[in-house]
Amino acid sequence: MAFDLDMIKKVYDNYGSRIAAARQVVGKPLTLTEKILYAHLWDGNATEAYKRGVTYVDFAPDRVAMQDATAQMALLQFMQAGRPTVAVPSTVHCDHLIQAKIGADEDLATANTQNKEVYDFLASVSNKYGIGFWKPGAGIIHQVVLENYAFPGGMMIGTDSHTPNAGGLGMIAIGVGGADACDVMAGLAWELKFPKLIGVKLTGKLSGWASAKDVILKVAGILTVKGGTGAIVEYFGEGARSLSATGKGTICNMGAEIGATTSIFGYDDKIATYLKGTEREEIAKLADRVKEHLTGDDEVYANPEKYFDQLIEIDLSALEPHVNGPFTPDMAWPISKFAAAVKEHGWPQTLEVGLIGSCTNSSYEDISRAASLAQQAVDKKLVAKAEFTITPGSELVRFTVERDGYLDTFEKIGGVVLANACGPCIGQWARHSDDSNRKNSIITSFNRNFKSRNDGNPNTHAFVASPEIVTALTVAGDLTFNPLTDTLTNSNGVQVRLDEPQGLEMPSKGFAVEDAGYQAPAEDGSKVSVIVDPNSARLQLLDPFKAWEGTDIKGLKLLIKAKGKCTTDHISMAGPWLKFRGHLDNISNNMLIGATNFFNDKADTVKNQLSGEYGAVPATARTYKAAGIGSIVVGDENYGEGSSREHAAMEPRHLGVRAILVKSFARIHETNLKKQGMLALTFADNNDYDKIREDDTIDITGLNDFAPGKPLNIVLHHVDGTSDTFQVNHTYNQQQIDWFKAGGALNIIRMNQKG
Ligand code: MIC
Ligand code: SF4
Repeated sequence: MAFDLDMIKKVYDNYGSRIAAARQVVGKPLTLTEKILYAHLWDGNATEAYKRGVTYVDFAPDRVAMQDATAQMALLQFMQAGRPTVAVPSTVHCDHLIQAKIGADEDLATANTQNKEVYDFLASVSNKYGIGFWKPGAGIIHQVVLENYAFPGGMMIGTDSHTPNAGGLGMIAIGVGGADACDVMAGLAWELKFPKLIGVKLTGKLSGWASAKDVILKVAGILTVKGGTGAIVEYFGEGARSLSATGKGTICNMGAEIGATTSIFGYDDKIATYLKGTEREEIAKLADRVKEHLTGDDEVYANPEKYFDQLIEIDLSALEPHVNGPFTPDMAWPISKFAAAVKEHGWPQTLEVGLIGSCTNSSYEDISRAASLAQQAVDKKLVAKAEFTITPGSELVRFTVERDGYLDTFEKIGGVVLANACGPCIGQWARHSDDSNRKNSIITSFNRNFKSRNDGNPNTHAFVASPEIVTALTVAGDLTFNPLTDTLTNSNGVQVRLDEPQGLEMPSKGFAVEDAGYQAPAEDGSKVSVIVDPNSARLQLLDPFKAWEGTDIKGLKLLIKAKGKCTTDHISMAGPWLKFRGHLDNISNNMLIGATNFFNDKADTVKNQLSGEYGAVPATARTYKAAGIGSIVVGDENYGEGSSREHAAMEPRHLGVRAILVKSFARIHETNLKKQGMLALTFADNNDYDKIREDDTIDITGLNDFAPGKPLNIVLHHVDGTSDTFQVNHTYNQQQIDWFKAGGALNIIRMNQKG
């Protein structure tokens, strides 16, 4: 049995007393989010947590989950913590490194050969330190966690931004960088700024073409990619109770796209049904006993405006299917308005590829509903016009939907079933295209659609929708097709309409699987050795970063002033670079190559102030580093949006960048920077962004009095001899300042271990 019933029992045993203690201090009804957070305070003491919005609070998560692309760095760090085993139940999932090219079996075999060194490393580290290992092909981290580990009222951190998927089973699940995971596995507290609370009241019930995905597509449109920053989104109401557990998971998963810390649903019958269906009836029974703690108080839901910082209401009965994009997941279009938008903006109308599945949308319900459309296409003699791929989220789902005939149905309309892995979602896609300069459109049931993400091609316009809408549009091969109102011409020349999709929340014959792909760790790992070849191109043991020099930092060169959207995909691209995730020096060659230089509107072309020539960002940073000169990166709003990959923070650190100065940060990235001993600064006045010139030499002053809440100063020395000085803000608390001074959080763990 993979899940840990004793641990869950312990969590529930403490629930009553911890929540009662919290209630006494708060003196008001509690939301579900507050209950779970208070039940997981590190020292069990509630008082600290009430200074909401101002205080960082220490928590004790119940679990850690890591995916292969981020686990390498997390575990390279953990290996330095000096512990014999992990302090909390942890798992590693091999999902990101499998490239989609031909189909599941061939692609998996290729991945096993190409990534052997990395898989062997992850398997042996897991074996040694007591970490559960999910082999390549077992599935995508979030789906596997939902099926095996998520439990109502629990708290988990995961080294992937879509960790919140487990919120669908009522767990507070938060995406973090590897250094945070390393702390928790090392038995330390995990720190988080106590979040704001956004309530989403769902009324009515979904029908017809609308699905759970449309809830989050709509919420993304309302809140935008920044709107959830620093907040936990709590869904409630009769509409929430009517959604399947996996549908809830979809909503929480894509909540990462609004920058939310996480999203959550309360425990209900749908969650209990899913737990039973995935052989975890014992958990449902335990949860039933503490039911009142696994949902918000009645008073809260009766008067939500009094208890949430922000409230949104959505009537599921009136919800239209949405299509979001291109290039950003918050550009939300109800399907009835989408065709006009496509024409007005001149987006390529022909749909070239439709992709369903991924960690966001590959439940039994999703697959069965999409398959009902594929079957109609066959029955009504429609030929799918676009290419079609299906990525199952786990072997459990894949095996079951194959047994039930759905994969065959997809194949009948030309569908290609890919490995149970991230594949095209993260640019692990050898897309067959005749001309990569042609503007083209694709549509996916994934969650992110940043430029170049899926196929590395900036000309690809990627849109996001439910699996049902993706399937219908794939059949039509046309983005302007509205399946709710339009007809298609079949091979007999007859106009036909697709009926509403039909599906099942859970398989009527139950789930089945032959080999789920799990490998338990050794009882005693002390004799297991972990080998890293010093000549490896893919793995590199970490050298500690240098401590702060104890003075103001002067004479920094501007490396790049990034303009507009600068997500983690722009800072540390995935796709072909994923293979270097365990090798800091090699992966640093992708640093900021996707960011647009403010001064020339080009990507990866910045002025080298030493030579006066224009060159690639990583190479330019390396020249400054070799000359012993530090540098600084300037950015726009929501800098670091997207992934949890700490490489986006470690690469600049490694290449001599001392500070990242931006208008605003995305949460995970800001923490990652702090953890690695970088300065993460924001303009006190956003207009100061305009003062930064291409040839500037920059000082950061005030560091000797670096203190929580106290601004620092920036001095710009322009080449014409003039200068500008302005204040910059930061959100460092005392502990984080100590990380900065020590040169990174890991240096402190290492020091404590020696001391
Ligand atoms: C993503 O969806 O962007 C990823 C790839 O899963 C990332 C993790 C990574 O970069 O390895 C995420 O979401 O955190
Ligand atoms: Fe993998 Fe895509 Fe999910 Fe990230 S969002 S975990 S890349 S499937």
